[in-house]
Amino acid sequence: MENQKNCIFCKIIKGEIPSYKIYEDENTLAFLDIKPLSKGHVLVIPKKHVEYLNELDEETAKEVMGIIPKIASAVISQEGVEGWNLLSNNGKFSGQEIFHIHFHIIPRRNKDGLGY
Ligand code: DGP
Repeated sequence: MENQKNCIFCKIIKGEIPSYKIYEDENTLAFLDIKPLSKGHVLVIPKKHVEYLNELDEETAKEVMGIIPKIASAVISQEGVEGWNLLSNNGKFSGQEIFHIHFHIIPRRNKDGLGY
């Protein structure tokens, strides 16, 4: 796997920074967000270090995006929610803080006040 030295998510992949993992395979990792917007907020990432979704190769995109329905189903069932958001920030003006592609799975509850 391609890793970048100072990338927090690459360090999580390598186990150098602890995380609460909920899914892992050869190319993809999913773990709980350290600053959850709601309980059960999960991040899904390719293990390959690529900064932006628009720079991701098709094969890796298929792998990481293909697993999202399964992970979202697990989150729905674990959290007992009826709604969720899928979000990917790309670029500094989008609110992206970690420059390693990731998908937020954000469980939504009635009147949770998140506003999207
Ligand atoms: P974004 O703004 O889209 O780049 O979101 C980055 C997310 O990454 C943010 O919701 C917080 C999360 N995050 C940052 N550092 C860590 C960490 O060390 N561990 C975990 N689990 N999540 C992190």
